[in-house]
Amino acid sequence: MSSSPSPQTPPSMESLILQLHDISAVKFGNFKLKSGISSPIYIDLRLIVSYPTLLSQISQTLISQSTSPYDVVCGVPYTALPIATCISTCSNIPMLMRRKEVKDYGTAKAIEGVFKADQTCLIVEDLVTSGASVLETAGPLRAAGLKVKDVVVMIDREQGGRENLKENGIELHAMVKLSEMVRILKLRGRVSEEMEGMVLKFLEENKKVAVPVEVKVVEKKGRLVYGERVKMMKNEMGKRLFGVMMEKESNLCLAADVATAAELLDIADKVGPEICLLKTHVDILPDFTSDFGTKLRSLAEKHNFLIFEDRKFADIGNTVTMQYEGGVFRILDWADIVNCHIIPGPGIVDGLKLKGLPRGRGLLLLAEMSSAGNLATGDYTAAAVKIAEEHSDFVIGFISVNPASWPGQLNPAFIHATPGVQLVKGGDSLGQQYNTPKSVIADRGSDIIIVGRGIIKASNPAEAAREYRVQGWEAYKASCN
Ligand code: S5P
Repeated sequence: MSSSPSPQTPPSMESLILQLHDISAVKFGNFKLKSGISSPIYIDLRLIVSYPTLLSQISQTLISQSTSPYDVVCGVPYTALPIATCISTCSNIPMLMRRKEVKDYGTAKAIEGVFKADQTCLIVEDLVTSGASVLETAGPLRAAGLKVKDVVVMIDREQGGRENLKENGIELHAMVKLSEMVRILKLRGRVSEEMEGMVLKFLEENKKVAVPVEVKVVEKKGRLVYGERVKMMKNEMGKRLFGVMMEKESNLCLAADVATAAELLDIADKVGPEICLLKTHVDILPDFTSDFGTKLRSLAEKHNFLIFEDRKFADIGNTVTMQYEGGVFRILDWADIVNCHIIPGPGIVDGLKLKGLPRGRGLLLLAEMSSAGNLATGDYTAAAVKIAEEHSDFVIGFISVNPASWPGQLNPAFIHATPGVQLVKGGDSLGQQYNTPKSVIADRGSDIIIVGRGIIKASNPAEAAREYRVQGWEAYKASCN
């Protein structure tokens, strides 16, 4: 490497670019990019960790960009982590780390480090193409209450990142644009005029790289309203559920875990006006008869709610087709929505879809659970998200507990329904854990509160349901502002 200025003096841009070329962090030729397209230029900034002086010079140049004031810095994993560390130590500003592989989303350990909600975090990145990686880091930071306004980046590939980030409230400050970098390398005789022309043509032809919908950031305090999200939902039953929620101004699901079918029908009639969804465990009803479904459906029509049988299917695809359609309960005939564990793999969704989709039904995947010590965390939750994306014609969303803490951005098409809700935080003697409607909807980013004993054990279940509905809906409205 050429002799460099002292680490305290920011070197010239030209010198940094020539050094990046010297170490082959910038290469010219014909390269296949991750997206599948062929590019005449390839940039690999991971190499800079082997050149500490250059790393430190780049970090100083990034700090000198004029951004809004910030309290903490966070690098986009992994290439930008050493750059963020240098920025932090040089400027004595604390750093945070976003975990890429979160161990347990429920405990919100997506972010490592000490911070206070409402502090401002500067994001540090090495290279921006569409801006998707920056958004993947901004999401969990914002979910944790931090403000994210600016990102500093070494190289802007000028392929739509600036615009995509702006749409999400983040300003891009680039050390250098790719076209400028190539122009400097040509002026210094490092690349031919022909190669410069090829790179500029490539940039012109690939100006706009879209950000996948699942990584678009919705600001924590301004999430999308149901009226927008219903347009993104593919499944008809999911659309209906959004519709009922909006018509009735209710995001309350009653978990009707009562002792008999007769009691269930009675409470459904009383609480019906307040709820968007009624959840059953049909196998706990000793007086179940084959007309139960018809009776419940007529109450659902009367009060405009949907029926969710909380069957928690968990077997292989072939077996669940029979459990869904047959047996004594014939769930497929009367339940609008069912749910399943994903422990058997995606075949369980294929099996349920085979029967449910032609009947216009929808499915919720258990991505997290409310009970203490449950194993539906981390990679398991991430696997549920992947399966949902692959079956978004049938899957309408998730049983989840803290979706705001999931890494990456939530796909707004999916509905989150959360059990373990009471008016005060607490638990029962068998591991159930309760949060309040406000914390579930506004802080944890869920859509529907599932309430059982909080309503059915109340002296006046209809009144209690009204209270839950109002609290849940107020929290939803507040989180949209
Ligand atoms: O993780 C879960 C998933 C579900 S669907 N935890 C839960 O508690 N549930 C269900 O929600 C549970 O089977 C019950 O029907 C309801 C919670 O009832 P509550 O009386 O504790 O409010």
